Amino acid sequence: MTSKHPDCRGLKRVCLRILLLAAWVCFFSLPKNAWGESGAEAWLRYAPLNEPAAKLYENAPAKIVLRGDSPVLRTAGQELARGLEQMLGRSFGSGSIAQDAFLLGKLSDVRTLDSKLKPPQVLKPDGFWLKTVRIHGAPSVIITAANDRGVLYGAFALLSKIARGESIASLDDLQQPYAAIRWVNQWDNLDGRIERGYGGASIFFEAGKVRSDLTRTGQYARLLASVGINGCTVNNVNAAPEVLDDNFIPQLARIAEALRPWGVQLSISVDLSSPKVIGGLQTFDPLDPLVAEWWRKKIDEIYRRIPDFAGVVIKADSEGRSGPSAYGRTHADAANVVARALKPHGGVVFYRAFVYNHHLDWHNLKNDRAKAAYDNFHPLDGEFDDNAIVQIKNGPIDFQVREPASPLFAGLHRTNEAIELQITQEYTGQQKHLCFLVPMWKEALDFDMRVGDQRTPVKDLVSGRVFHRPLGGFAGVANVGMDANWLGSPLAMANLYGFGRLAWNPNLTSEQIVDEWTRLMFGSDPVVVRTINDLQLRSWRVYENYTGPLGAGTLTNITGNHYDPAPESSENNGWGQWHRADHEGIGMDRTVATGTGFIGQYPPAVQKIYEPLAACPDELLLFFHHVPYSHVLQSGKTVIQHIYDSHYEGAEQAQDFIGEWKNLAGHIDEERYRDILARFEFQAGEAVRWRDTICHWIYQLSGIADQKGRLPKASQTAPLSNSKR
Ligand code: GCW
Repeated sequence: MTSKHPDCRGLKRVCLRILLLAAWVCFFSLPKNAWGESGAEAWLRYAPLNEPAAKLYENAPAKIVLRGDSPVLRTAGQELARGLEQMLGRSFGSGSIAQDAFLLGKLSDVRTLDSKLKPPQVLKPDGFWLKTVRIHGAPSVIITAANDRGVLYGAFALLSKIARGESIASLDDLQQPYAAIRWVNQWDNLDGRIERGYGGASIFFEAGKVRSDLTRTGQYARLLASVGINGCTVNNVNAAPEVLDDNFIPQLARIAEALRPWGVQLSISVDLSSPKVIGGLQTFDPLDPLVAEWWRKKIDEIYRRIPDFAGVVIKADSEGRSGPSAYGRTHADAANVVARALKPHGGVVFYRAFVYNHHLDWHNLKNDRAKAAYDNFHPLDGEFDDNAIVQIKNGPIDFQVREPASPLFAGLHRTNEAIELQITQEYTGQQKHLCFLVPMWKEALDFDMRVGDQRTPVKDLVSGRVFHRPLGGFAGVANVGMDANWLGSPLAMANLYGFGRLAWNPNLTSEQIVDEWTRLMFGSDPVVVRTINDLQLRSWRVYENYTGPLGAGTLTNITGNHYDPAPESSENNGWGQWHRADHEGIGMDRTVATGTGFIGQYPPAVQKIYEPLAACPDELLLFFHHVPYSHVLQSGKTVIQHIYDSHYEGAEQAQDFIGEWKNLAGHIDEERYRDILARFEFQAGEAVRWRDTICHWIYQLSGIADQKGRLPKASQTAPLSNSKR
């Protein structure tokens, strides 16, 4: 019998239909959250609570009541209903009667119900207050704020509490953002590729246009809002001038529409030469009145289409971008011409301090890229308009695995500043390696700059508290993409979550942040929470151990993919990510006494920590000092032995991650268990590759063998013979 037989074909069709029907039934009868295990829902999975956990909320109000009306308030109501229904497995109706209700609204609207309601502090924009009250004798939960966005943030905070099993029976929780600016930057190109993106193609752009389907943009905005992020710069700081083309602005307006219900405001990166390149002017000189006029008209046009446009980010005179130096003008001139166009609309300019010469002469031992940001911007302090913000990378080089905090944070007293942190793991394993960056960011944010010999942690400088600046805050380079799990790796999403949480409150500890995240992502099984928290919290130091310890830099391929081990690529070129390793020693001498003088950019009390060799902390020793390999660290080890030991320890620790993860078999869903296991196995192999490459290289250079005799065969060859490069 062949399938050409008519009866057989009929039978096949019937079978196929039955199969399709069965598949359809199976799909829709899956537990509600099962599809979320792809990572698409990230920490907003709202997994159904088990019975004992759900019992905690059996007396929760029965309905959701909105006081007032706005798209953001409606989003808050819908999100609350969605989360409660998914987690508690019962429906929450809406209504207008305030009793037995979750009551959502601005304080002015909620107080009409009970004029005695008074938050313990004055609510700032975006801050919120969660309060259990009795209205006309019946219990209700109030979610209120000064603005609708604050109400949305309050709804997310309440849902997070429930997802993590916190009681809401007697709430009185008022939270305020640490700073007004909490933005993410995306380095998306208009062709759909993302610079340093490891999670797939752009969610915003494709083939030179804004995508026709912006569903993912809305979903991203939901994630951002859930951790209090209020601005999103959608295109690469290496900006295509076309983003300002007249026919592009309506397309941008569509992105803004997708972000708006979540209270996330659109921003774009712009190229300073736009007035000339797309505007047809002869010049882009920021002091030319025609140029100022061009920016004014362009920005007015943007606001006609996008009334809540947040502002722009500018990268200029950096890595080949055009800038004010073309006309002998300053960065302040460049920032201000755009700031003045934005001012009447309430928009802001972020002007990046990442300005340096990438054609430095490496023969000159006094040259130092680390000095560039301070040298360029410190002299301009006080010259930037009030709606301009200087955006400063956390360290003076470029998102290396360990850097000191940039001295520029302490060098601007009359200028708004923001810290730029990199969520996408460009130099820290590109999401192929686990590297939870919150502990590293916290070190930068908590670093005390001792301005005027007072306690002045970086977080207080960037939030504008120290010098009473009108604006300030946080920018995170996120680079999520079309991959279902956004960043290409499920555990890497802790960095996006952690950035948002720190921008909201940098006083949270790394432990608190990771604990929240793990519970939201994987549930509250104690084995799961303990294991994942531990892996995340150790991961940065482990990565540092097998890549670039003692502050020598990431030792990665800096002229290529920024991923592979390639320590020699740092030297003999103008990029300035030098470690100055030769036959006798290693490290950059950045002292005032004999080196580049970089340490002199810090306030005196900080100089005292870094300048004397004996005081300088081991972990940054090679960032600040050039020392012989035999130099003895504070730990008592020699530099060379520390390098060997840390690479071997790091590779072993990466290997241990596999065993630790295996404890979770059967404790979490199979899909994520297997996916993450495979990643740890890969990472362990990569750690060995790093270990062997670096140990081999340093042995060849130094000629000093590992005391423990562990060097791989290939490196037992004779050391290189030339004595200096
Ligand atoms: O670290 C470098 C990156 C570039 C990036 C640049 C920057 C967007 O390698 O890809 O360009 O930093 O921050 O401007």
